[in-house]
Order: sequence, then C-alpha cells, then structure tokens
Amino acid sequence: MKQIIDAIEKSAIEIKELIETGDTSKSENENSTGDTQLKLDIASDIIIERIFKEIPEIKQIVSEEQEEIIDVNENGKYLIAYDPLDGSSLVDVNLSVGSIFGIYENDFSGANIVASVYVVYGPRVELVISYENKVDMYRLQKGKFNFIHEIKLNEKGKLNAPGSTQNCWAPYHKELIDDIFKDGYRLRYSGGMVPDLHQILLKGGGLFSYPGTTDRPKGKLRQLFEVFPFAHVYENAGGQAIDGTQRVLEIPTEHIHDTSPCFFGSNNEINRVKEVYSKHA
Ligand code: AHM
Ligand code: MG
Repeated sequence: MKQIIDAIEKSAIEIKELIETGDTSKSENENSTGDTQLKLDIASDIIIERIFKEIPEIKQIVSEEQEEIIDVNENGKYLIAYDPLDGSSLVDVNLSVGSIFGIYENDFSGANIVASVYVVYGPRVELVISYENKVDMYRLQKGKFNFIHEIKLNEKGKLNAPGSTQNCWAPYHKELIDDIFKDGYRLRYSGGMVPDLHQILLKGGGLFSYPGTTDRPKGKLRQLFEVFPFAHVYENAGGQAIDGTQRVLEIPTEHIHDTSPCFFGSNNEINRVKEVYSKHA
C-alpha cells in the first residue's frame, strides 16, 4: 500500500503543476459517460497511468476517462479505480477540484474496496487517506505531504449540499431537503464532490446528496470512481453512505461506469434520509 500512496502523492504534485500552468480548454473527445473532456482531464489521466504502471503491487487500473480496465502486473495485489480530475468543469472559474482513488482487492466491487484516497487542489493541496479504520489528512508543504490530523465526523452537522437540478427531484426528496434547511442547515454546494465532501468532513458533518432524478434515475456519480471511494471515507470517519435505503458499498456493480444515487453524511442526517426513502423504496 505504501508504494501506492507514494505514487498518488507523486501524481498529485504533477497534477497540481498542470492545473496551475496547463491549457484549461476543451478537447475534441468525449469520455464513456458522454462528457466532453478537457485537455486537463486527459493530461491528468496520462500522468496517473504512467506513474501507476511503474508500481509492482498494482494488478489492474481503470479510469473514469477510459472505456476499459488496463492490466498492469499479473502478480499485483491491488486494483485501482480513479477519477483523475473530478469537477474539472470548475477549473476555468478557479474553484477547487480533486482526484479520487478507490483501491480494491480481487475485483472492482463495493464489497472489495480496501482503501481510498482523495486529493483536493484548492488554495492548498490536501490528501486524505482512508485505510484500516482511520481517515488521515495530509497537506502538501514545500514539496512534501505532511500529516495534519485525523478526520472524524460528529453525529450531526450543519451543512447541506444537495446535488442535481431541483426540477428533476422527486417531490419527497425536495421535501426532505427543504425540511433540512428549515432546521437551520446552511447551503454549501460548489459542484465539485471532492471539495464539497471534504468541507462536510472537516466541519464535522452534514449531508451531501446526489439522488436518482427524473432525467437520471440512477444518479450521476459513478460507483467505482466516486461513490465507493467516498463511502469508504465516510464510513471510516464515523458517518454513513447510502443510496437512500442501503449502504452503497453493498450495491453490486455490473459495468465499470455504473452510477448510483448517493447520500454521504453524519449519522443523524443519514438516518433522516433513510426514514424518508424507506417509505418510497
Ligand atoms: P465530473 O466527474 O464530470 O467532473 O462530474 C462529477 C461532478 C461532481 O464532482 C459533482 O458533485 C457533480 O458532478 C455535480 O453535478 P451537478 O452539477 O449536476 O450537481
Ligand atoms: Mg468525476
């Protein structure tokens, strides 16, 4: 695992440099989900693939920006699914973006995720590792990632980050979100899941939701690259990650680019979601 963390740190330093100096315009290509890729999406993907291909303990990799799984080392132990530059549509307005890595054993499935790492590229670069019942935050300082502190969620928070478009929400979802605001929660939603989920984690708790909607019944966020890695982080930090009624990590994955509705948060808010969604499942 140490080799993998070192490789992620190395790629984060290169991607930070790329974000600062690279071309932020669109490319001619679309990824497998049909999003137009930015030149930065492609360049970040190339950086990570190059660095991961040098690591003997990696068996296979798969990127949100690519169609297929890539074999790396037959005798490797770990499989890594990653989103090289999540929220890249925020790059041109200079908001925070991130990289997300889910580390799996045996196969790419929620049940077999063993660790996850994400990197936030903001005014500072921070890296969070969820592994062996702990979530630890590191910060890039003078070219090195230094340990800052462990992350733990409170039972209840104050932030609400509701994703997608309101006119595509189910009426009961709208009611749930409205009720949470009526209880005094503050709206915090940038449109980048890495900084939005990072903020909830560091401020002690709250709710991030990306529900199934009329235009996307299975939500937008991808299981292997986005939902499962953050579920690992939230559960390990003392919170929960569900699809409305069940743990997202128990949902089977049929295709590497499958998406799932998802709710991440502290226990109080997630229990509220379960109460509402269990009546409509
Ligand atoms: P991307 O992988 O194409 O960047 O999309 C994922 C992003 C997440 O970071 C964010 O939470 C979500 O899309 C925002 O979507 P919306 O604008 O529909 O709320
Ligand atoms: Mg993404």
